[in-house]
Amino acid sequence: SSSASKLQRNPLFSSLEPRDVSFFNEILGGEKYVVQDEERLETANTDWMHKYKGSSKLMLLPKTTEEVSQILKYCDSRSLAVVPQGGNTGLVGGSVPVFDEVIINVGLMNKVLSFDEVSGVLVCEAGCILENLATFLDPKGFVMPLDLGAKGSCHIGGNVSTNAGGLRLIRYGSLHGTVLGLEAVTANGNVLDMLGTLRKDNTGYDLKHLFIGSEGSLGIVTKVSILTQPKMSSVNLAFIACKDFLSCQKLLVEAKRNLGEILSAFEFLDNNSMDLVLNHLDGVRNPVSSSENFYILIETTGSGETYDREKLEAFLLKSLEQGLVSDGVIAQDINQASSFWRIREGITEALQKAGAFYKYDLSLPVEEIYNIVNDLRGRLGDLANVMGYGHLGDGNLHLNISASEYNDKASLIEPYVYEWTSKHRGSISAEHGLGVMKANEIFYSKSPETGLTKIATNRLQKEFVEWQTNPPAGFKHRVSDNL
Ligand code: FAD
Ligand code: 2HG
Ligand code: ZN
Repeated sequence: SSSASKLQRNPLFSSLEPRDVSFFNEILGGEKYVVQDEERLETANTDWMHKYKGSSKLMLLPKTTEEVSQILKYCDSRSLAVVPQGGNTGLVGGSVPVFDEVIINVGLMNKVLSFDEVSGVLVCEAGCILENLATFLDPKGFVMPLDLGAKGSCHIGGNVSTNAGGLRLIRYGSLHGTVLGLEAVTANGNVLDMLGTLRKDNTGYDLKHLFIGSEGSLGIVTKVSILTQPKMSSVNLAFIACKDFLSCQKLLVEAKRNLGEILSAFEFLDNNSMDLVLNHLDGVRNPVSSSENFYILIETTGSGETYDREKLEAFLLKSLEQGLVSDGVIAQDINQASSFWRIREGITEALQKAGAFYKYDLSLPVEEIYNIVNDLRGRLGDLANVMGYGHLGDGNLHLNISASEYNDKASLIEPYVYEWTSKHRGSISAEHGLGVMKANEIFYSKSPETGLTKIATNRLQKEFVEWQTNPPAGFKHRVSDNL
């Protein structure tokens, strides 16, 4: 990709040799865990979007923290670059090698280690697939505090490393709140035991937070302790049409005020996104009778079966009367609810099918969110289809620009999108991370004084070394020396 081609392979890194492979075979217990098969490497080298591609010759599949530690210690001593990989669902090119880094995938570390039915604290290995954790919790009457369209493939370790947001953040907050502890292995093989299970622990610095959202740049997450939530008996979902963005914004304010204690999702998509899904995904239809400019999904989750539903119905009715909403339906059963979610969650897949796309994930003040979509439409005219959707309740816009093929449109989009975002004090990554796509753009969202503009990609060793030799003021003594 164009971003990757701007990067230079660090000449300080050595290249893989047969003796390295022999060593890994020895410590990991055979070829099953030391993957050199071309087809499997092709998959592991290619990202979900088929936009980023590395040329790694080796993928390692450790089974224990000790093995992760041995791998990293060895790679450190041999100056072999590595890239941690989870479910490889990342959308910024962070999960695949840029060059020939050794891929370390903890997918075989997929055991639940403990679950406390009183506190709801789940401790598991980092390679557990998010959906499998949800399935494990369901009969016990608990849910994961996060949910995203990639749940069938993404790992909890990947979720932590990207600080994934998703559809429930409005209700349960970010992983900085729900992750109670971590175990991680740093580039030199040190195992950091930060695997607390306590809700409250104010004994000095809370180091685990550095790992949440660090995209593998500081180490490999091997275990996660996370606070799960009681499963509620009553979940309702409304699919709503709004004529303009101001109405969506007002509806959000009203929903927080009137449904606050049961509100569990507030998502939006525009008409262009709806059309894309209708055109590219099978069996999808618009739940409301006529097409509108905007659609909102409001989900409530609570314990009062009749009460919650009546509350949502009354809210919808009032919003219709006030003219905030032009149409709306409440799902009658689980199947209908999943068909509503399919529209919102299917946009990413539909984009993939539609051809070329440019993907941005912005945090902006809600009042500003749709202005950038309109500005870009003006800028691009008929050249491309600009779509806005996302987690409106959290101020997170997924801005996607779809075109029939990749060509010189990019120059009309970047740096415009980043400058626009920076000017409005937004973030150029609300939840997907920087990856390789935005590694060199971090300065749009972080000021130089913090020294944090260096920690940008997941080239574990490279960034680790850069951070150590050029640490943020004050950090050197406190943190990086200890790491
Ligand atoms: P990967 O993609 O494998 O890796 C992501 C990054 O984390 C890489 O930098 C990698 O090096 C690092 N990493 C992975 N595992 C580890 C580990 N154990 N230790 C250290 N570093 C590691 N994201 C959201 O935030 N919200 C959404 O709603 C959302 N929806 C999505 C929907 C679809 C259909 C798709 C395809 C993606 C979506 N994503 C979303 C993006 C992606 O799923 C998340 O970023 C997810 O958290 C990545 O997890 P993963 O296991 O696939 O990690
Ligand atoms: C979502 O919320 C994901 O659907 C993916 O974060 C967003 O594809 C995207 O841009
Ligand atoms: Zn999202």
